[in-house]
Amino acid sequence: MTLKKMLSPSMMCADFLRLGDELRTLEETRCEYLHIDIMDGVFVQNYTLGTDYIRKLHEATSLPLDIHLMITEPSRKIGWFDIRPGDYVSVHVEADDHLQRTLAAIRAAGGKTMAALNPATPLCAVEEVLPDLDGILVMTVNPGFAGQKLVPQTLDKIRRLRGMLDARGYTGTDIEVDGNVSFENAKLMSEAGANIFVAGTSSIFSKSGTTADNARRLREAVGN
Ligand code: S6P
Ligand code: MG
Repeated sequence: MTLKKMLSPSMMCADFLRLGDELRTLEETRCEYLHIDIMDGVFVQNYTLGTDYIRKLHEATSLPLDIHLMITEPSRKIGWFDIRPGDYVSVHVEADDHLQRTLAAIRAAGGKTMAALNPATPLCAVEEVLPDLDGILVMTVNPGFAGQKLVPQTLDKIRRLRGMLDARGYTGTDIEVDGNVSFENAKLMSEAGANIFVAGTSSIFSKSGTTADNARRLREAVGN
């Protein structure tokens, strides 16, 4: 199965003072998702967006959200978020002792499920929950901040993950990549088997071009 290549702009990298304009551009350039980073200052050393932001964004656009939870005890907190049908919710496997139950709760709330893996976390961490997953998020930097450099061995990790999913019949399971998805890296990630690309400061919100031009360039890089 050939999965559609999709863009998920990281909203923590958008210009907050021009958020309405940024949103319209992302809609006009037909971005498939909006990536929302939720950080709690414990699982990662930073704070970013939150529950109210998600609620407001749902009022402002019909684009589905791609909610990336970088928080401790996610199972206790799923109900805090305004999850709408079509939204992806990703939970870090390192943060959850009861991942299968949390994924079931996301589906019960109407969301699509994704497990997120830090660069040091092996692929076997998701092996037992493949039936519960719509996608897997491969972190290509250590989470917490925008503007970091690619951890290079994650390219081979994407390739091995695509191979593992296809070999087991999960040909429709998405692979998302997040962290330094630059125009150059995005091409390599796409060739390795990724199909959802979190676009931040190194691509769509790069100062080297307009958001619209950058979106077009990123689509070309991933082969869309
Ligand atoms: C970082 C977060 C990401 C960043 C994105 C930034 O921990 O999960 O979603 O916002 O990686 O993109 P870039 O191109 O600046 O690395
Ligand atoms: Mg993220």
